[in-house]
Amino acid sequence: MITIYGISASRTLRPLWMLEELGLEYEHVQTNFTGDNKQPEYLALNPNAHIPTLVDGDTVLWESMAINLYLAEKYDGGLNPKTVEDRGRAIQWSFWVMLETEKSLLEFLFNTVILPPDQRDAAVCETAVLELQAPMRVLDDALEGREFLLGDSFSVADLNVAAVFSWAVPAKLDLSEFPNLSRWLIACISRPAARAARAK
Ligand SMILES: N[C@@H](CCC(=O)N[C@@H](CS)C(=O)NCC(=O)O)C(=O)O
Repeated sequence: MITIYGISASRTLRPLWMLEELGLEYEHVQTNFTGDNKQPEYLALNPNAHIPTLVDGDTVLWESMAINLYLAEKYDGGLNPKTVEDRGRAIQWSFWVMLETEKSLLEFLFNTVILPPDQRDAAVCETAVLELQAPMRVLDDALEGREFLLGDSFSVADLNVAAVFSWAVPAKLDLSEFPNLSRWLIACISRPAARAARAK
């Protein structure tokens, strides 16, 4: 039995998207990050008090990227790369998106869409956009001449990176200089499983 804790309007979208891609049966416990995450029963699963958390039988996992890499490998529905080299690349891209882009993308999202207008800081947005230029060039170049990050087929690498970059869409981050990235991002987030996850 698989249970995922968290709400789709959070980083829980990432494992929800993966679970939908894999067509697995799972229970979705709508744990919010404004109180539910601090309850003792939840802290027993995730002492960080963060969502998401996955429970798969006796296995408890947190960290959205780790959850997705685990699910892709355990329930291979075609999203787990076939070679050890490509699995290495999927791990590389998952670390990369978290360490090189997530903070700036989130700051941009908060200061364009999430915070009330009078609390938004244009300087934070400006810095975030500057910080994102180099990693967006890296991603755009990596997608030159290939449909997805590891080649012709969508994999856990695409899901993990696109799930983080999906914040660029509501935030209206200017991607016009990055046509490969734009084309790839739209293709990833338009997948039926991504839509189903967002609707959860
Ligand atoms: N690196 C973690 C971050 C998890 C995280 O920070 N989740 C947020 C919601 S998107 C949360 O639970 N925040 C509640 C809090 O920090 O109190 C992951 O990717 O799973």
